[in-house]
Amino acid sequence: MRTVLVAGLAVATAAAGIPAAAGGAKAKPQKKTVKIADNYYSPTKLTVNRGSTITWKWPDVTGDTHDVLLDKGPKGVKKFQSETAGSFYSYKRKLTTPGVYKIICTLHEQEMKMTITVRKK
Ligand SMILES: [Cu+2]
Repeated sequence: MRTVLVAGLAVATAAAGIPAAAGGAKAKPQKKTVKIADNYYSPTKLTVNRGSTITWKWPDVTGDTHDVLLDKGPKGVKKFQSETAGSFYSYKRKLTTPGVYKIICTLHEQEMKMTITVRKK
């Protein structure tokens, strides 16, 4: 995979892990879904462009209950927490501040966690 430069705009391929657009071009916000399962988030690591929207999606089958809590975020970001749910539920947040977001399920905080990194651009 390579980054193609078109008229000063870096057009990145869809592959993950490619650095944000260079030269002042703004990377487009993305939409990502995180699956909630017993007892883990999938994926557990996510890197997105600034302003991306993350949707956590609970399963459509009855299982254990889980939630989504921002345990530690970038400076100035207010903590957020979803409802506690077992199934047929989703929770969405737009992440506009660059940095590292540590997410935990308060019911399974030892094992159920994930990290989201929001790029500067
Ligand atoms: Cu949980």
